Amino acid sequence: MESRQSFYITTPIYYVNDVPHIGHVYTTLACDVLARFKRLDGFDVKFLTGTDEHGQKVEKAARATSLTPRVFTDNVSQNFHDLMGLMEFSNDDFIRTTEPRHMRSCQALWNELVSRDQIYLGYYAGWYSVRDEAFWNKDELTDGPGGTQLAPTGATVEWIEEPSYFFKLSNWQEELLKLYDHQQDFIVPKSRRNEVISFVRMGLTDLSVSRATCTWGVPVPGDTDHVMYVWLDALVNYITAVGYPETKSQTFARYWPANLQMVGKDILRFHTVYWPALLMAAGLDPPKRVFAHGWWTNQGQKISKSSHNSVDPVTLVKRYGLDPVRYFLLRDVPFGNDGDFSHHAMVKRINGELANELGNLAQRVLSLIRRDCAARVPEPGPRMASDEALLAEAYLLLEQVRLAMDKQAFHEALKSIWKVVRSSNGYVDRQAPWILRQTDPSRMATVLYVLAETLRHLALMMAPFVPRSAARLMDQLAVVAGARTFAAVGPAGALTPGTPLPRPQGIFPRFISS
Ligand code: ME8
Repeated sequence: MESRQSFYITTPIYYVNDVPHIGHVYTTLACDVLARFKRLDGFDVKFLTGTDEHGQKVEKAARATSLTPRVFTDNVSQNFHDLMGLMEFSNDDFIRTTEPRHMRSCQALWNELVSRDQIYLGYYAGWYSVRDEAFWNKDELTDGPGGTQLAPTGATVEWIEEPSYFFKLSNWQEELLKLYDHQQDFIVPKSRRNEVISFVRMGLTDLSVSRATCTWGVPVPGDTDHVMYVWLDALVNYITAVGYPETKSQTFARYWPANLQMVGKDILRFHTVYWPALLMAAGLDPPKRVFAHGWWTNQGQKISKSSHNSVDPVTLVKRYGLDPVRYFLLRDVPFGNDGDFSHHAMVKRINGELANELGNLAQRVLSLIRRDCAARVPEPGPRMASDEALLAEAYLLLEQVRLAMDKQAFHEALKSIWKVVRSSNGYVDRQAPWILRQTDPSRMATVLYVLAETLRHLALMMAPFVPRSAARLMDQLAVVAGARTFAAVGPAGALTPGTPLPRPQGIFPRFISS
């Protein structure tokens, strides 16, 4: 019997109509960092991502090539899958909505909703945007060029009329408002919560959940004229991956409801209105939290496939290196806000913070240890107040980072870590171990030991953000594999004096533009 607490975290599943861009990387990165943090903190983590492969948008993209939707989705899904490797994402599962396990799960949920009288056959006449795969009300539209009508997202809409199954969403208004009230952190950040509450208070209409004019989807059980609306199909992925419809299984009981569903603010309504209503209607619990983060923009415009302003993650990683990109994306913009992408800002963070502050600190300390302590963890003598102060900062860091991570404030977590980086640099300058070498070698050993211990904590705290560099730093401090978790924070995992250390190597090189 697993005694660790579980933590289930999900990303949206991405449309396979085109290659992935930096926006997709951003959401998955945020989840990866949280998943890694929770694992190091002793949780039993399940981290899910994947691809959303049905619907008109994907069908249309496939048609534009000479490939069948099946072959087309296999190819594009593979791009997303490959990206997981490039970014070193630590997902435990990668779901594709074209998999049999998912088709089965969708149909089971549909049958459950039918048996609970939550679905009826009607007729849909209204506006639909293929790009958003969303239905829009007339009052949400604006005039576009050439007499077109535009959704708030800027996508053109078309008028559709067809028989459709409807989900009785209108019955769930009160329950949803109760949910937002009882689970105050169900929607984070607060501004998004307020937005959703106002939307639901205005009243809900029933939701069209099948399409009769699209064939690329999960067939509606018992009615071959319809496939399920792609958003219903997509949302169900989160429960498919934990074994739905086997709700009595150990896996389902262990991981559902999800602890955190991370999304971009563009898909807030689907995740905080339709999704919890569908779950409650099927007798299932809603997730514990949905966090809707902001957008990366390029010169003020949302980065997206359709805007042709993509920032390609593969090119970025080639140019700057993986860990610097991971660090920059979560450091530069307070998580939740929008941020404008800039190479200038990226270089400034890499050179100013990673290379000059953390990289330099590690290089200085490790080189001094190599030269002046025979390349072994130094033997510390009695500690002075300044030593205790720095160590206390390092030991307390986990508590601060944990608080920040529990509210998905990555930038705050990194700021706390950086406070200790700066304190350490100040400490080295004040203690001047290169002078102590002549005047007081035993004091020098204590200073370098305190610095090595602080670096160990910095490496542990940075591990979720920059796993490869943090591992290299721990290698250089000869931290054994079993001590690379948060259980080793504090004196319990202290470095053993006398342990031989390998030759120091730079961890964060400066970026020099060619
Ligand atoms: O909406 N900045 O898929 P999608 C930040 N299949 N994040 C961004 C971004 C940007 N400029 N652009 C995209 C779908 N994202 C559905 C989801 S879930 C059951 C179904 C990220 O390929 C962000 O997480 O359009 C956004 O919500 C998601 O990609 C949309 O990806």
